[in-house]
Amino acid sequence: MQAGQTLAEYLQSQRHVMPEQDAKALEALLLKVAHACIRLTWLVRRGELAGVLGAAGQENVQGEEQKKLDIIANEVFIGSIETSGLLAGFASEEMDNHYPIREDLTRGQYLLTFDPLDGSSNIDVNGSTGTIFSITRHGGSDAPVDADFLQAGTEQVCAGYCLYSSASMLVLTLGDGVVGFTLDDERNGFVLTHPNMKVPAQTSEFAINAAYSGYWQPPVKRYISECVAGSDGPLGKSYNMRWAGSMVGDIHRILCRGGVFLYPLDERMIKAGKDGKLRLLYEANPMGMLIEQAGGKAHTGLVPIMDIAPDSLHQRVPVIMGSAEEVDLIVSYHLN
Ligand code: AHM
Ligand code: MG
Repeated sequence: MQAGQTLAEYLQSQRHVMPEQDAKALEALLLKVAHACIRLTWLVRRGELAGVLGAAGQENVQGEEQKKLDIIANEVFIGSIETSGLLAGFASEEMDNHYPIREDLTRGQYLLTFDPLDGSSNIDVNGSTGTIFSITRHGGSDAPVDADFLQAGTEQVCAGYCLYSSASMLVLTLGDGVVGFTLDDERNGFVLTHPNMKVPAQTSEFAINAAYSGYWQPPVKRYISECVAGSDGPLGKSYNMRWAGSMVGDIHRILCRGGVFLYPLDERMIKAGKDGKLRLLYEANPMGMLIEQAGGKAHTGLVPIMDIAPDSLHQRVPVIMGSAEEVDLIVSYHLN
């Protein structure tokens, strides 16, 4: 692996880390994913000029207002990959049910779960957004059913995201570390620029939506109040806070310079019968795999995220992930 490689060159150089039966198909699949991310980059960049801003006027299965770009991104992803012969089916944050590959098309051995446009509230204000994806295996040649998608995070073959920001970056793991590629407009492709992304074990930067502090549970209240107390407080150091409003933006920053990201369970959610805000299959698992492959940790406060056996496609979980020692500290507050 070396900086300057194209995505295709990098994937070829990584055949040894993929099981032999996977190597060529996974390479082809990831190139299709990258192609979809490039198409989305152009749409996100053109914004209002492409007519993609604003609300779609409908809600997704989770009762959240969909933006035009949520729906367009979902269509771009499916349209770019469904005829590839590499997938058995998709499941997406923006679709009520999974989407099996049509009978008349060749069915492949993988399942793709994805959040087409994460950070939807940033779309109309030209803030950072992203696409998050996770690839698992599909045993057999039958059309997949919901249960086939309900695999623990530890079963992921590959996970990644594309960040649409001042540059577009594709960040991925094949289970052997984390690498980042930057979209080179001149070559119309992704070029390896971040060959070994690592999350430092310690940090003094946290990311949480503080508007909900009145609803936080005691362990999170305790941790954030100790951060805010700074060098005179029990943690003995000054903290900085960042909140991108897009998990992709926040996790990308943590992969670049460390930090901890929290979207915890709070009293509002409990009242509404929800187990968290972020979705296990489309957000928490793929981001958890990336963070752990970069040396960090991903936890709910009670269990490691990737150990959870999913029980439904749109399951939500509390999320605490980032620098290992900081996550350990927050988890210790949950357990005591
Ligand atoms: P989305 O997938 O509908 O965009 O929702 C997920 C996003 C995350 O990217 C981000 O961390 C979080 O929701 C922001 O939530 P809030 O608006 O409560 O700050
Ligand atoms: Mg999302």
